[in-house]
Amino acid sequence: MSGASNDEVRIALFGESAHGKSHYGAQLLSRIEAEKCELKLRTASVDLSAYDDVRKKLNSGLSAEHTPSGMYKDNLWPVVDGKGRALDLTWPDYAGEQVKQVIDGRTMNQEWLERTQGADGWMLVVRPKLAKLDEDVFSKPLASLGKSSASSGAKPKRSTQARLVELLQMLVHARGLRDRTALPPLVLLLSCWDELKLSKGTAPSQVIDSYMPLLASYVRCIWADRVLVLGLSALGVELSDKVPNEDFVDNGPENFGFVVKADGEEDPDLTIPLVRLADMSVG
Ligand SMILES: Nc1nc2c(ncn2[C@@H]2O[C@H](COP(=O)(O)OP(=O)(O)OP(=O)(O)O)[C@@H](O)[C@H]2O)c(=O)[nH]1
Ligand SMILES: [Mg+2]
Repeated sequence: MSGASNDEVRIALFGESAHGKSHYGAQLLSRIEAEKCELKLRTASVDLSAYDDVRKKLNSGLSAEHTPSGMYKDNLWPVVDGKGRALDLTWPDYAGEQVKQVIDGRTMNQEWLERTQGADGWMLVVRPKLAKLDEDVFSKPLASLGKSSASSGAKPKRSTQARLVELLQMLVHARGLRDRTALPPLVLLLSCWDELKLSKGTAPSQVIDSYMPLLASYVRCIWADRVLVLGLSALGVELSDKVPNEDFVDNGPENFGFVVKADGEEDPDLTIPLVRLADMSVG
């Protein structure tokens, strides 16, 4: 780990728009508050107002809105894990357009550079369903892609996985500008797992291999045993933004959602990705 004292874990969270960052943040906070997870708050005087808007919607059984563009906020959660280790988590929320700008513009402003360089662990949220629709050289022969873009006059689009590999390459480069030693550990979270309708026991590594093989081989090659691929269903079900889900209201949002561990087992503890990332970064 670089720089920070042993109980401070700054997480740099990356994910494009609509990949599920805010619903996960809101559900994480509800879990921590309800003490239905490994991480527990160390003090009562914590600002829990982050995700108020998302949590209000979820309490009414509705899906929340997209984060306003331009917004960036770091939330500070002082917690203790199951081994009694005190961790100060810094967990951000922001609009995914900011990551899109980094990828499309191939540049990082000073704030993003500092976050990338100063983080103890990186977390990348990817929604496989959005990636699966892409067509690129990994899913179609080059000749047929060339023909379709030539006939429509459009530039060939980069697939989601190609964009993500470019993003990771930029992050690795940014980190190397300051610190040439080990990269921070990486947790790759495959979000909205429930919408994939997979059979129980499917492992996250199988999903990334079939949906995003380029991304899978890149992260394994660069991070080796310092990358962990997990599945995430922050909500457990699909919610509408208009018709409330009464079951969700009656049982409470904190009782929905799960993480899919590396072996394919589901676990309702949504803090697992943070605990594992902290394990890998503080040892
Ligand atoms: N089915 C299902 N849908 C989900 C889940 N988590 C989030 N969603 C939906 O995915 C959409 C995007 O989620 P957000 O959390 O707003 O995504 P975001 O990454 O914060 O997007 P920006 O704020 O635009 O950066 C919303 O319509 C959510 O209802 C889940 O676990 N399951
Ligand atoms: Mg958001």
